[in-house]
Formats: sequence, structure tokens, C-alpha cells
Amino acid sequence: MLQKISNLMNRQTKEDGHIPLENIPQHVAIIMDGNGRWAKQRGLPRVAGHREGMKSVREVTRAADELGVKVLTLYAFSTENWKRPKDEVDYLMKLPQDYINLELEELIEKNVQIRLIGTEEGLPKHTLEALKIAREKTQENTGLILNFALNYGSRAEIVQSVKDIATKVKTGELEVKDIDESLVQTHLLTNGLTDPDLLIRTKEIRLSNFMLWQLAYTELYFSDVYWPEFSRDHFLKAILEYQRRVRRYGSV
Ligand code: V0D
Repeated sequence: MLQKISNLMNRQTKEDGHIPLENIPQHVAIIMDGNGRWAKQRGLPRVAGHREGMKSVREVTRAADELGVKVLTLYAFSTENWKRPKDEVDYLMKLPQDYINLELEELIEKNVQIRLIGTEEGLPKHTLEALKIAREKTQENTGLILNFALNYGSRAEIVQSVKDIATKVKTGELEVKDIDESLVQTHLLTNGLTDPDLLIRTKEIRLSNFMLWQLAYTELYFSDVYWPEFSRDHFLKAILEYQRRVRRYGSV
């Protein structure tokens, strides 16, 4: 099985034909950056980059599924992204529906479960409808969890968890002495998911308010390619680098 995965890689990525693909990260999170810049470089409108980025989502999801990754979190839209031009935001808000039309059949066939983190506040009705369909049609699936962060911001998530805990203390459901890291964790939107083992970000080297609590011990991997160029091989390379780091810590 592990050798088979290794065989899926092409010669450029494979530094060594005998790399054992063990220690697959259970949870991989990705900040998919550089879509607009990829398009502009080619004289195309920014939205052409967002559309092309869906192909990378497809490739990386297939690879994660084949490797046995349990959770793949993809940052699709941040609460900061509302500041972009209205035309671009309008286009982005149509992508969940387009994605469903293009991908849902294969995802269902692969037993993938779609989940969402973020706030519904401010999302157009048609987008919410698409998200509901994606969630409901895959909710019984038991394979890869494909977790889209959409209209998500990490500080707002933490603030909400503080409010929810404070309310429970006020009503007597909890006492202050019950508050610990694991209690906070259960009040975050990622409740029920393990923390990411590996974060990949294309193009930029910063966290931009993404999963600040959850990334406390995560391995960080930055790739200099634009998200629409991020292929299966780039993903496998990131996994190999993760495994190299895990092995090194283990041997000290
Ligand atoms: C644009 C590149 C899939 C990154 C990929 C609304 C930015 C394409 C979804 C999607 C976006 C989200 C939820 C869901 C099903 C699909 C998506 C947005 C942007 C923002 F349930 N791709 N995608 N959502 N892009």
C-alpha cells in the first residue's frame, strides 16, 4: 500500500524511490492563496484564478483521500475577503454551487463528508442553499472529511467560544474551575476534529487569522507556487517534508 502511493509520484518529486510513506498526517489544513495573482500574471481577470483554483482543490482532495488523510481543511473565504471588489465577492459566492455541480457525484462515490466552519452571517441565500446541499448529501459518509472554512476568522471563533463559556458559567451549567484547554477546544467550530498536523500555505508566509488556537503545535509548510498551480505532486512533496520532520523529532 505505501509503496503503491510512492509509485503514484513522478520523478521530479521523488527524491528517493524508497521513501516509506508512513506517518501520514491525519489532518491537513491549506490556505489556498495566489489565485487572483495567478490570473493577473496571465492577463486574465482575478476570478479566472478562483475558477482554476477549483481544479487544484479536486487534485489535492483526490490525493488526500488516496493517502488516507482523515481531515482536509481548505480555507476558501475569510471574513476579511468581504473587502474585495463586489464583483469578485459575487463570483466567489457562486463557487460552492459550481463546485457541487462539478464534484459532488465523485465525492459521494468516494464516501467523502463535507463539513463547514465559519459564520453564515452575511452569506447570500443561494450560497447558504448550496452549502446545505453539500452538507446534507454527504452527512452520512464516513470517509475523508473535507472541511471548508468559509466566512471564517479565528479570533471571532475564539471570541464566540468565550461568550458561550461565559454564558454557561452565568447560568450555572459550568463553574470557573471547569474551564481548561479541552473545554475551550470543545467550544470552537472545529469541535470533534483533531488539530491540524500540517498546515500548507501557498504564496504567503503568514497565518492571517486562520485556526490560531488549533495550529499551536502544527508543522507549517509554505509553497511558493500559486494555488492554481498547486498539483498532486506539490501536495505529496509537502507530505514527504512533514514525514521527514516527524522522523527527525522522533530520532532525537
Ligand atoms: C476560490 C480556490 C470550493 C480558492 C478554490 C465561497 C478560492 C475555489 C468551494 C466550496 C472557492 C465551499 C464550500 C462548499 C463547497 C465548495 C469554494 C469559495 C471559494 C468561497 F460546501 N472552492 N471554493 N468556496 N474557490
